[in-house]
Amino acid sequence: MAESYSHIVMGLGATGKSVVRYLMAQGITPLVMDSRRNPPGIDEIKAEFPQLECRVGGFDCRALVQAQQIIISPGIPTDTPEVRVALDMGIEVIGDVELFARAIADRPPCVLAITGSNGKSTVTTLVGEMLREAGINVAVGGNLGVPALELLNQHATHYVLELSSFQLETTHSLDCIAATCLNISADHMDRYSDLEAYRRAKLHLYDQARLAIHNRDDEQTEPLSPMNNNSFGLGNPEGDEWGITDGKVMHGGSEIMNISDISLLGSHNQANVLAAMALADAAGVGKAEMAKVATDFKGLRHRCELVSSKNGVRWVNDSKATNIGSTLAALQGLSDYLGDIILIAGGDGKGADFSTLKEALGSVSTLITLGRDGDKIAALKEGAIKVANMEQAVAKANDIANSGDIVLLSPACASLDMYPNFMARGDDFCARVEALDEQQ
Ligand code: UMA
Ligand code: ADP
Repeated sequence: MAESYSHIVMGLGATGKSVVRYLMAQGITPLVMDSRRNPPGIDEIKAEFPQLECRVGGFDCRALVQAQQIIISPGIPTDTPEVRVALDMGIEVIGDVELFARAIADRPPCVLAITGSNGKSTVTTLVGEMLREAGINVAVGGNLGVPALELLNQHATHYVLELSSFQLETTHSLDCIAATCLNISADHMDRYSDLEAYRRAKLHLYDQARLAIHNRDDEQTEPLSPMNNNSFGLGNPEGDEWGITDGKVMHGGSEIMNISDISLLGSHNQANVLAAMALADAAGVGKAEMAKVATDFKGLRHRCELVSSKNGVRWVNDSKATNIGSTLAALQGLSDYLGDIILIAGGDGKGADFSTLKEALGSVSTLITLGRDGDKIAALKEGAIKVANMEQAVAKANDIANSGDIVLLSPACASLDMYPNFMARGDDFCARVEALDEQQ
């Protein structure tokens, strides 16, 4: 008879590996399952723990219903039939962030958490830098890349966590100093029944925070019930709020810096800076440290990143625009430029309704589409050019662009139909652009 396990780790990606290592360090040997035949982490984890049993190519329902606790990776929906059966039998199904929350439960609140549809990575990084600038020993991760449990090895006094809706579905015990939901726009609609279900998953973060910081410009981010809260927004602040008055970043009546000194481009990034300041303030960071970071921070790769400006054409890599909201923000952020905008978009649309992109495509001179859902986007604009891959997209854009124009890769889609991740897609774009430069 097969051995039964008290703990089962579902999914063997970055999260699954971190959970296995954490449990093994606690003296618990879990069973690992992955629906993929050859999950990416299997060789590494097998080499580290030869005694570990990994069942791949499906989920073993019989083992799942005998477990005490199932730790599920964010990429696996909790309504997967095998998981539903376990849940119906009362078996606890949690995520890695819940294990992290329990591991630090006896410490004073030490987490700042960020969710939202767009801007999470930017704000998470900014907050981490602000705490670091203030001399605080901080570890930064979560959906950003380093799984939460791995941050425990850094022995930090504070943690800044980027959290996705998937992670929040299975996290209930964080006790954050402060948390924010930056904005809500449709994303991951292949995993949620509607936008409201997605929003509720995100706003569950506020239930786990001593201070909720919402976006005054997006009422969908407001807490669902009254609680200790503050806000940020691009307009004038009132009371203790964060905002902008006469070109200055303000905390209530107190001036922090000129917005012209913020290095990041676009009004969406001004909102990101305000949110980061509100969070850092809750952890005791001073205004000089915040202003210094907002002045110095040049942005993360693949987010409206200027790749090259050869021959007067600016090539911008916004591969991280994996949903419609982020592409809308990029187009709005670039709307002040006088030249034409040539947009490259398309990929895996994750079930999104692209019609909300139609109006903004009016500011685009030429639309080039690729990927699985490229045709759906092409249908929104007359004269759209359909191509088979990034090489063709860049070559087409190069044929059309004149000095003063911008070629923007901002796909409004995930990359997984063509690439392992959005970084690979952005790197491909950059390499094609580099190659063009060499030919000229
Ligand atoms: N998968 C299977 N079968 C399995 C397990 C996974 O098919 O048994 C698939 C999933 O459907 C998914 C992929 O494998 O397509 C990876 O899923 P995962 O949960 O195993 O991923 P991890 O490597 O553990 O990475 C996860 C986050 N990934 C997802 O939520 C899909 C990473 O966020 C995160 O950085 C990491 O944990 C550490 O916390 C990435 C992401 O794309 C950046 N997040 C989404 C987003 O930002 O939009 C939410
Ligand atoms: P996330 O981690 O939530 O995906 P990122 O900081 O990585 O957010 O940015 C993802 C995409 O969203 C990029 O294309 C970026 O230009 C865009 N973006 C960044 N901040 C915002 C915002 N506040 N509102 C809308 N779009 C944004």
